[in-house]
Amino acid sequence: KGLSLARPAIEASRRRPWRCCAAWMAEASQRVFLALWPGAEVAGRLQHIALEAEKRCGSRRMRRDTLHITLAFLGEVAESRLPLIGEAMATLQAGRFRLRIDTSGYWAHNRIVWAGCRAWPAQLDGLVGDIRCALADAGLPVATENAFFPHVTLLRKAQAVAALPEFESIDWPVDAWVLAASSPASDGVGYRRLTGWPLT
Ligand code: 2AM
Repeated sequence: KGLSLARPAIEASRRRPWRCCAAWMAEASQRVFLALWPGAEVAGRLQHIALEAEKRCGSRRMRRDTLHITLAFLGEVAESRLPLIGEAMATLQAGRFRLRIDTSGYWAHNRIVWAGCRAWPAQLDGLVGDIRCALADAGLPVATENAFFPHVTLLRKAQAVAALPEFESIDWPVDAWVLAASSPASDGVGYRRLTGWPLT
């Protein structure tokens, strides 16, 4: 008797995930994030550091055209909702600034080697705060678990080493931010810039 009473509930719980799954599969999504993308000269200098680091750490180096600083990570967003990101970003106004890339490090938890800033201008924190608020206000899923720390990932799956290469600091003039999407590539993950907004 107990079993026959329980059966409808079990059957319902078996059906529901399938319905969810079917709705989810019906719409394509993209893994997206907002980022700063360097121009050719800065990207070339970052790539040089990555090449030097690769010699020591034996790993997967990021391609030059994929180097960036993530400002806000959204993860999978349904393609029909992507225009909401553009609408949210278009409400923002922020000024240009310069970044000084003058330090590097290795994070054991995700095995990346990165280059970043010892200090950065308040405008960058302001921009990140505004972006994250605008996304949240638009009901978009922005990741907030990590405090913002501006860094460019140079190597993935890297081994820890006693010392990373020394390098002369890089002056990065920042005049825009972009929406980018991850996509699988033959040599790992590739990134595509979808659109961008100017800093004035
Ligand atoms: P990472 O380079 O430090 O790994 C695309 O994956 C970009 O989004 C990368 O710059 C990656 O940072 C960042 N990213 C991935 N997951 C994230 C998360 N949960 N929070 C913040 N940034 C994330």
